[in-house]
Amino acid sequence: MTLGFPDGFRWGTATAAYQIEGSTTADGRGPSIWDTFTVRSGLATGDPACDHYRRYREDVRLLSELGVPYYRFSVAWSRVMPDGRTVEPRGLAFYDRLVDTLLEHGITPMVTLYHWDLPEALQAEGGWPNRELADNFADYALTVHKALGDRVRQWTTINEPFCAAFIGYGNGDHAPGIQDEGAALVAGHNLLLAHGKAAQALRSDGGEQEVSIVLNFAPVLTDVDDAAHREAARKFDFLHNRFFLDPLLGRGYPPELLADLAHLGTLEPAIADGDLEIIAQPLDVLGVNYYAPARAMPLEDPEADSNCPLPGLRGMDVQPPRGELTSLGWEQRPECFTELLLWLQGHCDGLPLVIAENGAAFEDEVVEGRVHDKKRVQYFADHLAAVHAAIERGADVRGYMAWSLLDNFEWAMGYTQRFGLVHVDFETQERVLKDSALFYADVVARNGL
Ligand code: IFM
Repeated sequence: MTLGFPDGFRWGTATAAYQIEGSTTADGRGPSIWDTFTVRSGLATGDPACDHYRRYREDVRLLSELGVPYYRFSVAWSRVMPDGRTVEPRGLAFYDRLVDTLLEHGITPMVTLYHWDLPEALQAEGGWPNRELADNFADYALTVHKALGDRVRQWTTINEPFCAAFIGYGNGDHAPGIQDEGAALVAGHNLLLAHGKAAQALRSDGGEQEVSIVLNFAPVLTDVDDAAHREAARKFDFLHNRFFLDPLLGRGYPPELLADLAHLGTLEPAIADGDLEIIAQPLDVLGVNYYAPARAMPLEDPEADSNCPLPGLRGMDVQPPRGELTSLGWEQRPECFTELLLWLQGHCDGLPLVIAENGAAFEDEVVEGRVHDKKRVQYFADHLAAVHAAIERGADVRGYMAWSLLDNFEWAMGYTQRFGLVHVDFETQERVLKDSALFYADVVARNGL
């Protein structure tokens, strides 16, 4: 049986600058918060990652061999503006060459302007809790658009503001490694403001672009159906899934969410007159990242230590995942993906959706030049079937970007987690197509499963 996808469905793969480029000091690039955070914390760094800055032609050739027609990549702000403000033409020229090379191979480029790698110079001015960064970001967006807007139609402002704000400034597991829950909420608001101003800047520059933002969602499950668990799930859901979404849709922050966070005393004072109008710029599509659900539960002692990583949510915890897990310990629940897409379809009043990331890390081995990554093939098959089921039931999903083209730098986990369709030997930089790459190429060629 073939599960066919709609005509014109956009099939792609996705990457992010800091995770693949390497060459972190080449051609005048300035340091980003990930350069400084990894060194300060004694973690693996983004150098050389996949050495993509120097090997991009080879990587585009791989894409073209796979026949995958869309490629989502991010631009490193600190390459284009090493101090966050002043243009470095050599950095911009790299993305110019990349776009031309993609187009020469018939691959449509999709640009993400911010995938977590803030110029360190702007962190020195306070980072995302400083609302002035929203204007810096809009200037940067306009600069990149002026350089690439004649060839790039699909623009994403920010990838996963949830992680940039709450993991970067809340629990501090990500750069810049700050643990300040109140500041994390303000960072989240300022990232939304930056999105809104950047969307205005992109549209002010003419041309016909599709503007989006990419959010990561975690459907919330509970093991027990009682009032306390339902309340824990509601709180988790509002902070994880609606903090960013509802203001983007023009509804402001949900009152329940503001009440849940009121004790921190930072979010409401950070919302200036007019901010919510700027944030609610029309979206052409919403980028959806889905990997796994979360399991919420109440804590009997609201002051007890919790594994819940979200700022401001005392009195609740997350339970260990169940069933089949990926190597990152993430639960595999394709059915939650279908439900999520159907929920989004209703909640966003029919806004078209594009899956901007979906994929899984497993331990892979190269054997006689092949990688038989059966588990990843199964993960993709199950999750693509889940997307198909959502489309059948009325969700307007326009595309799917597999995460990721290459094994790469998985943030605080360094090089221990492999998400690629293509295996990368980080010593030799040799690329080997995994079975999942061949599987995905076949799905793309058939426009179906
Ligand atoms: O690698 C990340 C990516 O940068 C953002 N979304 C989740 C992926 C897997 O953790």
